[in-house]
Amino acid sequence: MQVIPVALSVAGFDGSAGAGVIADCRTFNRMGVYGVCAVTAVVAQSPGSVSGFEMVSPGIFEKQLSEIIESFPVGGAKTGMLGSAEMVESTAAFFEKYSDLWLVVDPVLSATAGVKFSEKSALEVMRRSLFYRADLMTPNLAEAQVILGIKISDRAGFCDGAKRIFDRFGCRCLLKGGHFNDNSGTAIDIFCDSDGVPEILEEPRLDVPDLHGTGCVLSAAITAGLVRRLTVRDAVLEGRKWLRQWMVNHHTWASRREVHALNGIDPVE
Ligand code: PXL
Repeated sequence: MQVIPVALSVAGFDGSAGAGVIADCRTFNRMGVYGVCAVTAVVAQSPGSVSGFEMVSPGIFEKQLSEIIESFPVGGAKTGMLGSAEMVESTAAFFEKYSDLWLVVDPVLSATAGVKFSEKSALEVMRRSLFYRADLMTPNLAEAQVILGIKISDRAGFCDGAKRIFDRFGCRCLLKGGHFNDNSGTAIDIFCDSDGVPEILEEPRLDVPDLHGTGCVLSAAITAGLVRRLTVRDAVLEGRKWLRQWMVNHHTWASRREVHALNGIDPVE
């Protein structure tokens, strides 16, 4: 029988399958890793719209984690939307206890559609008890600004961001530049490895409409690399390649009317 590595996603549930635990487990599975998850919150959303979310109760959240960790040889995990201070406390305590797991923290603060996912108090707990435990943090521009409490307005400031996170929290950082557009035609990410030296990773810019969950796919792809025993830097490089390919191949959906026409069904209005 084939043995495959296992990765865990601790994140929100997005029923439109663009982000959250569905996107994470799909990414793990496609990268040859068995994906399992613990859901923190249920989000009502479709591409481009979020109408609300509700947190999962702490009791059932902790039970999900216990079931998973007792039954699977989890090698590493990623966190995404955690939402409340209580959920962050509980997640941090779990990773404190299972300190041998690789941990990628994607500090999700809001949805691509703009809805705020995280209480202010949750960020305080992340700063205090989660970031320092991460092997890698993957903030985007907006998240890095909030986490550091600074405004980043030019390329020099952006290039400094990953190192600032490394200096403050002692964890490697991939600062994602998808939202940092200086009209150079390129998208830059900054990677700060454990030597504290920032590295600029630059690619031609890709703009794909109606896409959310790119941050989830990237952090999941990196986690998949880590449980497959890549170095953090190699996992980051492979994850970025994976995301780019995923964006290039991104599909769209036919309208209900087009599907009916394809199948010779008279649409019921
Ligand atoms: O992409 C951020 C994100 C993370 N997690 C969940 C989401 C979203 C964005 O919509 O729904 C569950």
